[in-house]
Amino acid sequence: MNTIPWQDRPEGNRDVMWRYSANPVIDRYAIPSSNSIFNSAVVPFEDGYAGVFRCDNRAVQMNIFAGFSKDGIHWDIAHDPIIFGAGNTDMIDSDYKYDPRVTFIEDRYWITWCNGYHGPTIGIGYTFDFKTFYQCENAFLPFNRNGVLFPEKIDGRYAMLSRPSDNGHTPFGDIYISYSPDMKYWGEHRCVMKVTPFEDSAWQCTKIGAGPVPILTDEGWLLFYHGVINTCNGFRYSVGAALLDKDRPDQVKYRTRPYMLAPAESYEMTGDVPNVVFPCAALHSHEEDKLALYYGAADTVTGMAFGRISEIIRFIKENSL
Ligand code: BMA
Repeated sequence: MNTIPWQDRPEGNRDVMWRYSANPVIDRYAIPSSNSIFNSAVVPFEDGYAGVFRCDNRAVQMNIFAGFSKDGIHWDIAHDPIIFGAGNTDMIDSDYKYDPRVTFIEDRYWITWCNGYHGPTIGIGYTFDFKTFYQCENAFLPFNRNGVLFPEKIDGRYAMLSRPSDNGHTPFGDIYISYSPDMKYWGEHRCVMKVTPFEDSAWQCTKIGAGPVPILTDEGWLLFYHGVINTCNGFRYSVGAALLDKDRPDQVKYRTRPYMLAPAESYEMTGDVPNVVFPCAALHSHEEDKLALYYGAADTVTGMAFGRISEIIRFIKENSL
């Protein structure tokens, strides 16, 4: 039985979420080829955890790598990138892969990532064991990023959040949802959440994108997302959260006006891309009322933060836009 990685809230800390005291948990040079390891995804697996990690190499080529951990904190990451075989298609072209998310649905672990196919779009693959991997059709036309699956079918169909974008550093971006009967054909695209007016909540006024796989709670789907403000010195990425309707996840019930985590520690403010906290995964236990969030810090290393699910939900409702 795996226990959620956890550390109690430090004395005197009044934030809804707090950082792991030994952050960053994954160093930029954790595998021989890496320049940086960040924006990565983890799931419970067997008696521990497995993950898919974004490791950029020293030619700064973006790719994803499998990893395993007993405790969710200390990771053994493969030295070679994941090789995909053909899944529901032979068209598995990929110029690059980055920002993976992972979730278990029914009988297998599904992976989504930003796939290079004439520019960024959403790649989909699956594995049963984190050793053999299969790649499926891209979900969308280029350009798109932050494709995040729901962990169960909704009304009998797979559901995925995404963020249509451009081929560059995208100065805009809202979150949409799409549905598929088979993980191949996606449609019924609906807008879920847009950026906020600057005067309402400035940290999320430029672009937003889904973070970890949503978590089902009594109050609906708990969705952490990143929000971006364009400052005079470039983009600054923070973390907020929303509650989406359980049966109609295009309906936002609550959404935080204040951020829940923003770049403040040195490893978040300094790195290859300064001032970025970018969440891609969360482990949770409803029984223990615990949640562990994994996030990329400054596009260089990987950090963790913790929170109580009940307190996070209360915070979202009490501080909603
Ligand atoms: C986005 C993606 C992320 C990255 C972020 C900040 O467009 O490339 O992987 O963390 O920018 O650089």
